[in-house]
Amino acid sequence: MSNNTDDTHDSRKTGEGSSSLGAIAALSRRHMLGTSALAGIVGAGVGLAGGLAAPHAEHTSGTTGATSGGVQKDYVAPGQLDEYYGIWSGGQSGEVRIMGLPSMRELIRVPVFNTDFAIGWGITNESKRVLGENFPKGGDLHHPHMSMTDGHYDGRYIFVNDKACTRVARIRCDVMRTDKIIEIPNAQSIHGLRVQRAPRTGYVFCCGEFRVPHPNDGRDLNDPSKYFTVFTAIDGDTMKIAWQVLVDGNLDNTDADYDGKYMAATCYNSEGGVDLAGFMRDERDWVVVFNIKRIEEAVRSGQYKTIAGSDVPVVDGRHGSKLTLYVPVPKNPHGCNASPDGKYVVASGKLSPTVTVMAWEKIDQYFAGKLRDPRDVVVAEPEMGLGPLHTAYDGRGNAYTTLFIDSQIVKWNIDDAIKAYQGQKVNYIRQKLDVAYQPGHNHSSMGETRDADGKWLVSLNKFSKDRFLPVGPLHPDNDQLIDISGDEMKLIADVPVYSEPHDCNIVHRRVLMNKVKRIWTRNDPFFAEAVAMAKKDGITLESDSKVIRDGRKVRVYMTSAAPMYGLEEFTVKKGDEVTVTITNIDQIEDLTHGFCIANYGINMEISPQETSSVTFIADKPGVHWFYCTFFCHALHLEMRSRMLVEA
Ligand code: K7E
Ligand code: CUA
Ligand code: CA
Repeated sequence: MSNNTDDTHDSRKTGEGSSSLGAIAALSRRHMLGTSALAGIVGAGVGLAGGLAAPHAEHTSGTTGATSGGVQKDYVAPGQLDEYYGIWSGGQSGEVRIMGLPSMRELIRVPVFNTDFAIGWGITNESKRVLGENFPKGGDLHHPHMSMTDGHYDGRYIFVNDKACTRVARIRCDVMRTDKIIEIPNAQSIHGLRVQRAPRTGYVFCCGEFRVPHPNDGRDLNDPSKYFTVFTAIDGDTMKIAWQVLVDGNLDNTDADYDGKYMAATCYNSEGGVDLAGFMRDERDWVVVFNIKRIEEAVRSGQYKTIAGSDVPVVDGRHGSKLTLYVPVPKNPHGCNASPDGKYVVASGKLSPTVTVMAWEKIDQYFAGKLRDPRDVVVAEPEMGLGPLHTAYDGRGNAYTTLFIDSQIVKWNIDDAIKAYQGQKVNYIRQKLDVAYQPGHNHSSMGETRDADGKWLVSLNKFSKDRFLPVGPLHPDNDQLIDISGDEMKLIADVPVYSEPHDCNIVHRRVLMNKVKRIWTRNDPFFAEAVAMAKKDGITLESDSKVIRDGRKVRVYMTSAAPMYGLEEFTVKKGDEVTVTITNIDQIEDLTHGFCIANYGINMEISPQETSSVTFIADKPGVHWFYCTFFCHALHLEMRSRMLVEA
């Protein structure tokens, strides 16, 4: 194999010699980082800090020159629309952000696992129904993925994981609102999440990352041999769990093939370790491939168990099972990315400078009994540089892998990497581009679909260091926009983002623009329960403004139309349980009203034709003005009425 790692380290890597990065550099000449490198890797954090503290003027020159011709522009003139939607993970903020590309402007936020006072997410009855009773304070959202049909984005849903509280959520694309959140049983911490590409989504697959005992009730605390985790298939239409697969090791990231037959998932803890040394003990971990048809057959024929009170069928996919294939790959692999030609899936080595390319066709042959050694499904294992994490594609046969430790994106050619693996003397590396700094995921425009168009790549960098005005010890991440339309990658823009986007989808506007509603449809299922309650109370939401007393429960119905609420006042008694249901009868696009009760911690959004409701105890007597929070009219400030709470 050609040794391309020699050019991954040069004097440009400031601070290298004076830190443990120097030790890492020396190790890059090896095929993988052995156990002896443990100290070096563990020290890498320290090394990075040392290295990054040095000036980085070099990063703004070199291969990223903006003077060459044919560079795409990120500038979108006033009044013009972006060509792409960016569906951005919000990380530990628990939300999704919708961006425009190439401008990289944030267009809107979609609260999911977080609470959001702006629109009343976590406050309104409609959002609480989605979040559930006693919903956790937030979530850690890594992986947003749009539903697909035949390998194309179909603009129906966006599915997301919650690593913090072991959940999966669904966002409706037509209103950009979260409409379902479910907890995943028999697992702790959902990390990787992907959708079935074909024939459609279909299944949403997700990875349980942490191994724990089951039941996890204080038994077997210190007996890791009893720990396990599962791979989960959710029905994306009903958001019910279809089945789970018990696995050896743990599960990190995952991806689907383009034929609806297989899922692949990386495992970095094949060792079953419970500490850093344990996670890194072995030179190889594995990628586990799930045979969906066989799993479905096993479930249908009753070859499953249920675990600890949940009724989800769990099939046994551990070593020796006919349902799975364990492919040994070096070392603590992380990203798992299928190529848009439908042929390959790539696992990025993380602690190995390599990525492992597996062919779905060979996986077919393995399950058909035509291949014996699981490693026979590997068709290439090119060397990238240090810390390969994730891989994206341009639809022209090239792949783009992030190098966390080297702070680079490597563009490489898949066919040439396969030739090199077969012993031919070819250089599969096309270019290495410095990014600033420490990239995790990258993502290309339409790159996880058959429509990969090779125009844009975003590098989602964990560190921004010196790239923006200082804003305190917590730095923004830096999501860099890169033009990949030509032979060379060109860095176009630095975009600061709040902590912490892990991944994104870049979706051409043709997929979504005409599916997104400009105003709500009356009787949308999102507020169906408010409509049903009004019906029971004999209320016509579009015209009535009325107070209904039902014991200690008070239901207040009113319309909103700029610049007035349907009620100028309403009266309740201290201790009443009050439900306020507001219907925005304005039909004009963008004419959103708000409803905020002074000193009650309540605010909610009511967009045109929407009905929103909130329930609270009127525990503070007195006059409480409620007012509109969205600037809707010249008399917006005057859009306020009184809630009178009798002592
Ligand atoms: Cu690499 Cu959670 Cu996709 Cu972060 S994961 S980078
Ligand atoms: Cu209604 Cu402001
Ligand atoms: Ca490992």
